[in-house]
Amino acid sequence: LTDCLRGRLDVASLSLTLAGVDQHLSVFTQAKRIIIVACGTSWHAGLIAEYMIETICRIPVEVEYASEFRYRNPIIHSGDVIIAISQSGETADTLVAIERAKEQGAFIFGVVNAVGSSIARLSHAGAYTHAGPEIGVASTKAFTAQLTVLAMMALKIGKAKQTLSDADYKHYLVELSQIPEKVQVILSSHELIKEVAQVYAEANNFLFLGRGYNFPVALEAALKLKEVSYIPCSGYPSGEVKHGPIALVDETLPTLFIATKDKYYDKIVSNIQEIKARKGKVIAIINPDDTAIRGVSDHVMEVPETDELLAPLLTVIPTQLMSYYIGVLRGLDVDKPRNLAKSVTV
Ligand code: F1P
Repeated sequence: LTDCLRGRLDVASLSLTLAGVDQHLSVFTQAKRIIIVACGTSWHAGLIAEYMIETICRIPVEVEYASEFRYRNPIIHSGDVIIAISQSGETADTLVAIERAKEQGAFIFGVVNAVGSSIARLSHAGAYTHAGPEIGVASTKAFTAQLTVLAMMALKIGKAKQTLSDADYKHYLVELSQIPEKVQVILSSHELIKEVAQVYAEANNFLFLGRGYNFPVALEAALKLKEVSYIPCSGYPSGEVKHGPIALVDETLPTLFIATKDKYYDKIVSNIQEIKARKGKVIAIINPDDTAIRGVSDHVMEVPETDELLAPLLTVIPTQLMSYYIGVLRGLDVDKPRNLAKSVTV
């Protein structure tokens, strides 16, 4: 997890990894359905990819936990495309899930970090995420690299299907090329994030909320804090909070909103007001020019603006850093959380 503090994204080398998409472009453009299978952090990257692919390529996407998919006898049609996402490339649940789907005629595309790993070998084609070795057990930079590769895949497929205009394609590439600089801006604000962590390091519970592309980031943020601090955490779409989780809110509960400017902004403002009305503590991840959410939150962490589709690449980083600092403040070894293994091969 200490990799969080280092540079993490090399867009130029990632574009080289997409040869497998180019070679099989017609498989993707003709796909009636894409099923994404993965576990843990990789599954969260898959949820974001679902939003990206459905928005840009207009192909229906389902996202499944490999640990369920492998046991539940799913219906697979030949011509289905399975995207298997895995940092280690050795996760047994993901491996068995794609073995089953392959037997039934699906085309398997691996998005994997470890070159030559079992999932890479079993796939018909794939894209490596080239994030380098993860030093800590909890995935951090692998998530960023997965999102980047998945975004570039969606852009390529959308362009080929003409569901994405050339102008929008170029726009997204320009936005993507600016991400590494913006990541550095966030990393350089780590002292401010540490101050927020100091306020909440003794929390007994934590809620993470986001809408749209930032909803899976809320899930990932909850998983990361849980993994490295052992604080019970939950993540939900902001709109779900009134359907149950709001019962948890009192003056001791911190709720972190991922609230960068997008089409849901006004809704998020009213979700924050609902939490404040119940005396909950609010931390918000916002864009620098935000005033409305800054005004109603107890603490804010800033990320530079980008397109909503790419926002997770930025919004996840303060959550990773906050988890890191909270884990360290609680005296834990954040690189080796108890009970977790880097690759779950059983
Ligand atoms: C999946 C995963 C990781 C998590 C932990 C256990 O791994 O759930 O996301 O951080 O290490 O395994 P992978 O298939 O992406 O290697």
